[in-house]
Amino acid sequence: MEYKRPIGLDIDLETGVIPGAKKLVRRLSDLKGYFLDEEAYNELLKEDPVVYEVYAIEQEEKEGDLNFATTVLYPGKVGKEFFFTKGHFHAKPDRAEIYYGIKGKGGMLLQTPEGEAEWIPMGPGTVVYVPPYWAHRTVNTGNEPFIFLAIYPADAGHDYGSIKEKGFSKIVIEEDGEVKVVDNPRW
Ligand code: M6P
Ligand code: ZN
Repeated sequence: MEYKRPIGLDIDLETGVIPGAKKLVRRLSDLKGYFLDEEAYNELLKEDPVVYEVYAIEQEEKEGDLNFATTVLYPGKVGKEFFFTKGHFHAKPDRAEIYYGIKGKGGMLLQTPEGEAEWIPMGPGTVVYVPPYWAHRTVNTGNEPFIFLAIYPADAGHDYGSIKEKGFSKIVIEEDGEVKVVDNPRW
């Protein structure tokens, strides 16, 4: 039998970079339709800032193997809404995931297929278990990059469809200088 070789890598804890990883960049223009305030979105689109970057070490999509990735989610807001990742269910929906906070401040919105949402605040050292069937999106509620590691089954895949159409039942906003998790008026 031909064995794969083990991997040992040092994540740069300041920048989130994983050496040799595949880099994915998501700009505001990649998130069209995701934020509530369309006017604020179109205004900020003139700059088209990078919202987040992902550094991923991925294997073939086979049962039993694992992928891992860091995400660098930049600080910012569209109107009152904090910058976030697209968010997804897994294409194989029963696949779970683990997140580990490295730097900065934020949290995770999780949601069942029926729309029950939960918010888990995250900082350096926070570990989050994403159970099977829950959609998940991270949000930067601070003013520096929010960096975390994710470990997920290699055959999990990403299902963006329903989140792209409807979003989450909760949104994370800044109001009166406070971070608030409130009902999504469009839900
Ligand atoms: C984490 C993992 C990745 C995911 C990335 C960005 O690193 O969950 O699988 O791709 O976050 O999130 P999204 O795909 O929702 O934009
Ligand atoms: Zn996932």
